[in-house]
Amino acid sequence: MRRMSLEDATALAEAVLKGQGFSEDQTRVLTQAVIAGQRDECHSHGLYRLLNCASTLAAGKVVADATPKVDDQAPGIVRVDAGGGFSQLAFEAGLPVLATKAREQGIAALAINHCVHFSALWVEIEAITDLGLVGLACNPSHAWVAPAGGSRPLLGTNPLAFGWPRPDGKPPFIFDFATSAVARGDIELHRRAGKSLPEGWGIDRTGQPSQDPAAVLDGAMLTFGGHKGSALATMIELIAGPLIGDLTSAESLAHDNGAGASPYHGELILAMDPARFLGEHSAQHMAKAETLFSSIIDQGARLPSQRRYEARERTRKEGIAIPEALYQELVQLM
Ligand code: NDP
Ligand code: PYC
Repeated sequence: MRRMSLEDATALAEAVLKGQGFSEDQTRVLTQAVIAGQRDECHSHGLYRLLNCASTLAAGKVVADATPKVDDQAPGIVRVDAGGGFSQLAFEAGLPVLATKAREQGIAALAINHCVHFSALWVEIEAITDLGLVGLACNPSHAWVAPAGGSRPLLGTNPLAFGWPRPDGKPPFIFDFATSAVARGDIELHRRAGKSLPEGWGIDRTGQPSQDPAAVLDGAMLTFGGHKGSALATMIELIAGPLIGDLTSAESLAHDNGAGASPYHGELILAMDPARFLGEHSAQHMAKAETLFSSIIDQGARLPSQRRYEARERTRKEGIAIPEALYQELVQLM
């Protein structure tokens, strides 16, 4: 493993992205995203994703200097056209309008269109909870996942993330998961490390259960929770696809046309303002959330994101570690 400080990891990411030809703004937000992933030890969405940024650009499937366009579409809807760039800059452009609308209406939606997407959604959800708002985000990806009961890839790994702000400097309650049994990035990391997969993650080309990452990448991934994950993934195809006038995972994969690039589609983000919902009773009702969280922890369970927050504390002091082979690949891209 190669150890480095967060500052050195940031410099490495910037050098790779600039070296590949991304604009200053794109480099800034992409660096923030992969460093946040690495810092919180979400390895499938950390520095490793720079390889995808480079290969997606080399394949001509992302616009390196895209500038998002914000359209204040309706009292409760802001739309941002990412212009074929990665999603992060579009989210940054849309967030202030989304927050203002959520405070005015109680609830508002940000629809991002025409974006190339690879990020872990908790990064965006944390930006929303930092503003004291409740957030929900989802998006399609590429058609890599078989619907429950089926055997061929159709749905995306379609992540769903939710965040709830907490008082007194407590970190927000956030969960963020793929609706497949695991993110595809994790299967790729198993393949790179020569490790076999746990049961239940995927099937091979013939529809048979497989623990071989290469066979599953070539076959189909499975949903989490069987028909429940399958239904959630389908909902996400709908509300972050046709509802916002953008591509489904099957259409994103067709657009890819074998290039192996990051998915190209839209993203739907909702923000809700507890103060607008609850008025003067806000604090009283929000306190019930704290009781719920304490009751979960009192049983010996943990809140989602706790592992991430602990990793964040650790890596701030000790720095991060990535496989030497990945480090060498990244250096080649600078
Ligand atoms: P995980 O299964 O690793 O984690 C899912 C969530 O469950 C996390 O919030 C995690 O918190 C929480 N969690 C895990 N174990 C426990 C536990 N024992 N008790 C309570 N909570 C727990 O995530 P996935 O592999 O499904 O997804 C990984 C990432 O991939 C996500 O960030 C997602 O956004 C991203 N992704 C992005 C896609 C895209 O299109 N852009 C597509 C698919 C995935 P903690 O982190 O603290 O463990
Ligand atoms: O890990 O499934 C995944 C993924 C898809 C797009 C970005 N990450």
